Amino acid sequence: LMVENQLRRAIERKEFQLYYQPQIELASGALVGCEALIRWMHPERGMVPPDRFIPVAEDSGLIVRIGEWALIEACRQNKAWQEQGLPAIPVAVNLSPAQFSSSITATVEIALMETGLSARHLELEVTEGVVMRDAIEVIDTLRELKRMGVRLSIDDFGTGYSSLSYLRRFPIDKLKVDRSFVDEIGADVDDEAIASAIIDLAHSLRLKVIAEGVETADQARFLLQRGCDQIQGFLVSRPLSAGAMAEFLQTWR
Ligand code: G
Ligand code: G
Ligand code: MN
Ligand code: NA
Repeated sequence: LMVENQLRRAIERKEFQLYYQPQIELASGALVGCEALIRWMHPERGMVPPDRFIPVAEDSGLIVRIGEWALIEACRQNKAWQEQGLPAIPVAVNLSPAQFSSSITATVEIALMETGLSARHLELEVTEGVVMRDAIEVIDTLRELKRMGVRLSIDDFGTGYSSLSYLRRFPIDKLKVDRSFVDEIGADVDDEAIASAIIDLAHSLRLKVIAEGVETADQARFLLQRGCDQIQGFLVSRPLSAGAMAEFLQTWR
Protein backbone atom coordinates (compact mmCIF):
# COMPACT_ATOMS: atom_id res chain seq x y z
CA LEU A 1 0.00 0.00 0.00
CA MET A 2 2.91 2.32 0.73
CA VAL A 3 4.35 1.80 -2.73
CA GLU A 4 0.89 2.30 -4.21
CA ASN A 5 0.52 5.70 -2.53
CA GLN A 6 4.01 6.67 -3.62
CA LEU A 7 3.13 5.65 -7.17
CA ARG A 8 0.06 7.88 -7.11
CA ARG A 9 2.24 10.76 -6.00
CA ALA A 10 4.87 9.86 -8.58
CA ILE A 11 2.36 10.34 -11.39
CA GLU A 12 1.53 13.85 -10.16
CA ARG A 13 5.16 14.75 -9.52
CA LYS A 14 6.29 13.39 -12.89
CA GLU A 15 8.90 11.10 -11.39
CA PHE A 16 8.90 8.61 -14.31
CA GLN A 17 11.44 8.57 -17.11
CA LEU A 18 11.83 6.48 -20.21
CA TYR A 19 15.10 4.82 -21.16
CA TYR A 20 15.63 3.46 -24.66
CA GLN A 21 17.40 0.29 -25.73
CA PRO A 22 18.63 0.05 -29.35
CA GLN A 23 17.56 -2.82 -31.60
CA ILE A 24 19.96 -3.89 -34.34
CA GLU A 25 19.56 -5.93 -37.52
CA LEU A 26 21.93 -8.82 -36.98
CA ALA A 27 23.16 -9.33 -40.55
CA SER A 28 23.86 -5.66 -41.33
CA GLY A 29 24.30 -3.98 -37.96
CA ALA A 30 21.70 -1.40 -38.98
CA LEU A 31 19.74 0.31 -36.23
CA VAL A 32 16.14 -0.80 -36.74
CA GLY A 33 14.36 0.37 -33.61
CA CYS A 34 14.46 0.93 -29.88
CA GLU A 35 12.42 -0.21 -26.89
CA ALA A 36 11.17 2.31 -24.34
CA LEU A 37 11.73 1.08 -20.77
CA ILE A 38 10.26 2.96 -17.85
CA ARG A 39 12.22 3.98 -14.75
CA TRP A 40 10.99 5.59 -11.56
CA MET A 41 13.26 8.33 -10.32
CA HIS A 42 12.32 8.14 -6.64
CA PRO A 43 13.28 11.26 -4.63
CA GLU A 44 14.83 9.18 -1.82
CA ARG A 45 15.40 5.71 -3.22
CA GLY A 46 16.95 6.81 -6.51
CA MET A 47 16.23 4.91 -9.71
CA VAL A 48 13.68 2.15 -9.17
CA PRO A 49 13.62 -0.52 -11.91
CA PRO A 50 10.26 -1.53 -13.42
CA ASP A 51 10.12 -5.01 -11.91
CA ARG A 52 9.97 -3.30 -8.49
CA PHE A 53 6.88 -1.24 -9.24
CA ILE A 54 5.12 -2.44 -12.42
CA PRO A 55 3.50 -5.38 -10.56
CA VAL A 56 2.13 -2.98 -7.89
CA ALA A 57 0.98 -0.61 -10.61
CA GLU A 58 -0.79 -3.52 -12.34
CA ASP A 59 -2.50 -4.78 -9.18
CA SER A 60 -3.73 -1.29 -8.27
CA GLY A 61 -4.82 -0.34 -11.78
CA LEU A 62 -2.41 2.62 -11.77
CA ILE A 63 -0.65 0.99 -14.72
CA VAL A 64 -3.32 2.39 -17.03
CA ARG A 65 -2.30 5.99 -16.29
CA ILE A 66 1.41 5.20 -16.08
CA GLY A 67 1.16 3.29 -19.36
CA GLU A 68 -0.63 6.16 -21.06
CA TRP A 69 2.10 8.49 -19.94
CA ALA A 70 4.79 6.11 -21.28
CA LEU A 71 3.02 5.81 -24.62
CA ILE A 72 2.69 9.55 -25.15
CA GLU A 73 6.20 10.25 -23.87
CA ALA A 74 7.76 7.65 -26.20
CA CYS A 75 5.86 9.10 -29.18
CA ARG A 76 6.77 12.67 -28.22
CA GLN A 77 10.45 11.82 -27.80
CA ASN A 78 10.65 9.87 -31.04
CA LYS A 79 9.03 12.74 -32.96
CA ALA A 80 11.44 15.20 -31.31
CA TRP A 81 14.44 13.10 -32.44
CA GLN A 82 13.08 13.10 -35.99
CA GLU A 83 12.63 16.87 -35.89
CA GLN A 84 16.27 17.17 -34.82
CA GLY A 85 17.19 15.36 -38.04
CA LEU A 86 18.09 12.07 -36.36
CA PRO A 87 17.31 8.80 -38.16
CA ALA A 88 13.63 7.85 -38.05
CA ILE A 89 13.15 4.50 -36.34
CA PRO A 90 10.18 2.87 -34.62
CA VAL A 91 9.95 3.07 -30.83
CA ALA A 92 8.50 0.01 -29.10
CA VAL A 93 6.29 0.56 -26.04
CA ASN A 94 5.36 -2.20 -23.57
CA LEU A 95 1.65 -2.64 -22.93
CA SER A 96 0.37 -4.26 -19.76
CA PRO A 97 -2.59 -6.64 -20.02
CA ALA A 98 -4.69 -4.15 -18.02
CA GLN A 99 -4.17 -1.51 -20.73
CA PHE A 100 -5.33 -3.89 -23.37
CA SER A 101 -9.01 -3.13 -23.44
CA SER A 102 -10.76 -1.82 -26.51
CA SER A 103 -10.00 1.76 -25.45
CA ILE A 104 -6.31 1.16 -26.17
CA THR A 105 -6.98 2.01 -29.83
CA ALA A 106 -8.34 5.43 -28.84
CA THR A 107 -5.39 6.00 -26.51
CA VAL A 108 -2.93 5.16 -29.28
CA GLU A 109 -4.77 7.36 -31.75
CA ILE A 110 -4.61 10.31 -29.34
CA ALA A 111 -0.90 9.73 -28.64
CA LEU A 112 -0.11 9.75 -32.37
CA MET A 113 -2.31 12.75 -33.06
CA GLU A 114 -1.03 14.84 -30.16
CA THR A 115 2.61 14.17 -30.94
CA GLY A 116 2.48 14.04 -34.74
CA LEU A 117 4.39 10.75 -34.81
CA SER A 118 3.46 8.59 -37.77
CA ALA A 119 1.97 5.22 -36.85
CA ARG A 120 4.70 3.28 -38.61
CA HIS A 121 7.19 4.68 -36.10
CA LEU A 122 5.31 3.17 -33.17
CA GLU A 123 5.44 -0.47 -32.15
CA LEU A 124 3.42 -2.00 -29.33
CA GLU A 125 4.71 -4.98 -27.34
CA VAL A 126 2.08 -7.27 -25.93
CA THR A 127 2.61 -10.46 -23.98
CA GLU A 128 1.51 -13.96 -24.89
CA GLY A 129 -0.95 -13.83 -22.00
CA VAL A 130 -2.81 -10.89 -23.56
CA VAL A 131 -2.96 -12.49 -26.95
CA MET A 132 -4.36 -15.76 -25.64
CA ARG A 133 -6.76 -14.24 -23.12
CA ASP A 134 -9.84 -13.38 -25.03
CA ALA A 135 -9.14 -14.33 -28.58
CA ILE A 136 -12.00 -12.78 -30.52
CA GLU A 137 -11.95 -9.37 -28.86
CA VAL A 138 -8.16 -9.22 -28.87
CA ILE A 139 -7.97 -10.03 -32.57
CA ASP A 140 -10.38 -7.17 -33.33
CA THR A 141 -8.32 -4.73 -31.28
CA LEU A 142 -5.03 -5.86 -32.83
CA ARG A 143 -6.54 -5.60 -36.31
CA GLU A 144 -7.71 -2.09 -35.57
CA LEU A 145 -4.21 -1.13 -34.42
CA LYS A 146 -2.77 -2.68 -37.58
CA ARG A 147 -5.24 -0.72 -39.69
CA MET A 148 -3.88 2.41 -38.05
CA GLY A 149 -0.39 1.37 -39.22
CA VAL A 150 1.11 0.53 -35.82
CA ARG A 151 3.54 -2.40 -35.57
CA LEU A 152 2.84 -5.22 -33.14
CA SER A 153 5.18 -7.62 -31.40
CA ILE A 154 4.83 -10.38 -28.83
CA ASP A 155 7.17 -9.86 -25.87
CA ASP A 156 8.84 -12.57 -23.79
CA PHE A 157 7.85 -15.15 -26.38
CA GLY A 158 8.16 -18.75 -25.23
CA THR A 159 7.49 -18.08 -21.55
CA GLY A 160 3.70 -18.03 -21.67
CA TYR A 161 1.23 -20.55 -22.87
CA SER A 162 0.99 -20.14 -26.61
CA SER A 163 -1.56 -21.61 -28.84
CA LEU A 164 0.20 -21.81 -32.16
CA SER A 165 -3.10 -21.98 -34.01
CA TYR A 166 -4.12 -18.65 -32.44
CA LEU A 167 -0.78 -17.11 -33.22
CA ARG A 168 -1.37 -17.63 -36.91
CA ARG A 169 -4.55 -15.55 -36.74
CA PHE A 170 -3.05 -12.53 -34.99
CA PRO A 171 -1.83 -9.62 -37.11
CA ILE A 172 1.58 -9.64 -35.42
CA ASP A 173 4.79 -8.39 -37.04
CA LYS A 174 7.46 -9.73 -34.72
CA LEU A 175 8.23 -12.26 -31.99
CA LYS A 176 10.66 -11.36 -29.21
CA VAL A 177 12.63 -14.40 -27.99
CA ASP A 178 12.68 -14.16 -24.21
CA ARG A 179 16.00 -13.39 -22.56
CA SER A 180 15.89 -16.61 -20.50
CA PHE A 181 16.52 -18.68 -23.65
CA VAL A 182 19.22 -16.35 -24.96
CA ASP A 183 21.03 -16.49 -21.60
CA GLU A 184 21.61 -20.22 -22.00
CA ILE A 185 23.00 -20.14 -25.54
CA GLY A 186 26.32 -21.94 -25.32
CA ALA A 187 25.32 -23.52 -22.01
CA ASP A 188 22.05 -25.41 -22.44
CA VAL A 189 21.24 -27.31 -25.64
CA ASP A 190 17.55 -27.43 -24.79
CA ASP A 191 17.31 -23.64 -24.54
CA GLU A 192 19.32 -23.36 -27.77
CA ALA A 193 16.77 -25.67 -29.38
CA ILE A 194 13.91 -23.49 -28.09
CA ALA A 195 15.52 -20.31 -29.40
CA SER A 196 16.07 -21.96 -32.80
CA ALA A 197 12.50 -23.27 -32.86
CA ILE A 198 11.07 -19.81 -32.13
CA ILE A 199 13.15 -18.33 -34.96
CA ASP A 200 11.88 -21.00 -37.38
CA LEU A 201 8.31 -20.62 -36.14
CA ALA A 202 8.42 -16.85 -36.66
CA HIS A 203 9.77 -17.21 -40.17
CA SER A 204 7.31 -19.89 -41.18
CA LEU A 205 4.55 -17.46 -40.12
CA ARG A 206 6.33 -14.68 -42.08
CA LEU A 207 7.15 -12.77 -38.90
CA LYS A 208 10.35 -11.02 -37.91
CA VAL A 209 12.15 -12.29 -34.83
CA ILE A 210 14.30 -10.42 -32.34
CA ALA A 211 16.36 -11.93 -29.51
CA GLU A 212 16.42 -10.01 -26.23
CA GLY A 213 19.16 -9.92 -23.64
CA VAL A 214 22.03 -10.66 -26.03
CA GLU A 215 25.20 -10.08 -24.01
CA THR A 216 27.99 -11.90 -25.86
CA ALA A 217 29.40 -12.13 -29.38
CA ASP A 218 29.01 -15.94 -29.18
CA GLN A 219 25.29 -15.57 -28.56
CA ALA A 220 25.02 -13.15 -31.50
CA ARG A 221 26.94 -15.55 -33.77
CA PHE A 222 24.68 -18.45 -32.82
CA LEU A 223 21.58 -16.32 -33.48
CA LEU A 224 22.93 -15.10 -36.83
CA GLN A 225 23.63 -18.70 -37.88
CA ARG A 226 20.09 -19.65 -36.98
CA GLY A 227 18.71 -16.79 -39.06
CA CYS A 228 17.52 -14.51 -36.25
CA ASP A 229 16.69 -11.09 -37.74
CA GLN A 230 17.43 -8.68 -34.92
CA ILE A 231 19.02 -8.43 -31.49
CA GLN A 232 18.69 -6.23 -28.44
CA GLY A 233 20.89 -6.42 -25.36
CA PHE A 234 23.97 -5.30 -23.50
CA LEU A 235 26.22 -6.48 -26.38
CA VAL A 236 24.88 -3.56 -28.43
CA SER A 237 23.89 -1.19 -25.64
CA ARG A 238 22.30 -0.94 -22.23
CA PRO A 239 19.04 0.99 -22.08
CA LEU A 240 19.98 4.67 -22.54
CA SER A 241 18.59 7.94 -21.23
CA ALA A 242 16.89 10.04 -23.92
CA GLY A 243 20.00 12.21 -24.23
CA ALA A 244 22.32 9.22 -24.59
CA MET A 245 19.93 7.61 -27.10
CA ALA A 246 20.04 10.78 -29.22
CA GLU A 247 23.81 10.46 -29.28
CA PHE A 248 23.51 6.76 -30.21
CA LEU A 249 21.16 7.71 -33.07
CA GLN A 250 23.69 10.25 -34.26
CA THR A 251 26.79 8.07 -34.09
CA TRP A 252 25.68 4.49 -34.86
CA ARG A 253 26.82 3.59 -38.35
O1 G B 1 14.27 -2.19 -18.12
P1 G B 1 14.05 -3.50 -17.42
O2 G B 1 14.78 -4.68 -18.01
O3 G B 1 14.34 -3.43 -15.95
O4 G B 1 12.47 -3.81 -17.56
C1 G B 1 11.91 -4.90 -16.90
C2 G B 1 10.55 -5.18 -17.44
O5 G B 1 9.64 -4.10 -17.16
C3 G B 1 10.57 -5.33 -18.94
O6 G B 1 10.52 -6.69 -19.24
C4 G B 1 9.34 -4.65 -19.42
O7 G B 1 8.42 -5.60 -19.95
C5 G B 1 8.74 -3.97 -18.21
N1 G B 1 8.52 -2.58 -18.58
C6 G B 1 9.44 -1.64 -18.82
N2 G B 1 8.86 -0.47 -19.19
C7 G B 1 7.53 -0.70 -19.18
C8 G B 1 6.36 0.10 -19.47
O8 G B 1 6.45 1.27 -19.85
N3 G B 1 5.16 -0.50 -19.33
C9 G B 1 5.03 -1.79 -18.93
N4 G B 1 3.80 -2.29 -18.81
N5 G B 1 6.07 -2.57 -18.66
C10 G B 1 7.31 -2.04 -18.78
O1 G C 1 10.24 -5.81 -21.92
P1 G C 1 11.34 -6.59 -21.30
O2 G C 1 11.03 -7.18 -19.96
O3 G C 1 11.82 -7.68 -22.17
O4 G C 1 12.56 -5.56 -21.13
C1 G C 1 13.87 -5.93 -21.26
C2 G C 1 14.57 -5.89 -19.90
O5 G C 1 15.80 -6.57 -19.93
C3 G C 1 14.89 -4.47 -19.46
O6 G C 1 14.68 -4.34 -18.11
C4 G C 1 16.40 -4.32 -19.76
O7 G C 1 17.03 -3.39 -18.93
C5 G C 1 16.88 -5.72 -19.54
N1 G C 1 17.98 -6.04 -20.40
C6 G C 1 18.17 -5.55 -21.63
N2 G C 1 19.26 -6.08 -22.21
C7 G C 1 19.74 -6.96 -21.32
C8 G C 1 20.86 -7.85 -21.37
O8 G C 1 21.59 -7.95 -22.35
N3 G C 1 21.07 -8.61 -20.27
C9 G C 1 20.28 -8.53 -19.17
N4 G C 1 20.59 -9.32 -18.15
N5 G C 1 19.21 -7.72 -19.10
C10 G C 1 18.95 -6.94 -20.17
MN1 MN D 1 9.54 -5.56 -23.76
NA1 NA E 1 10.86 -9.07 -22.76
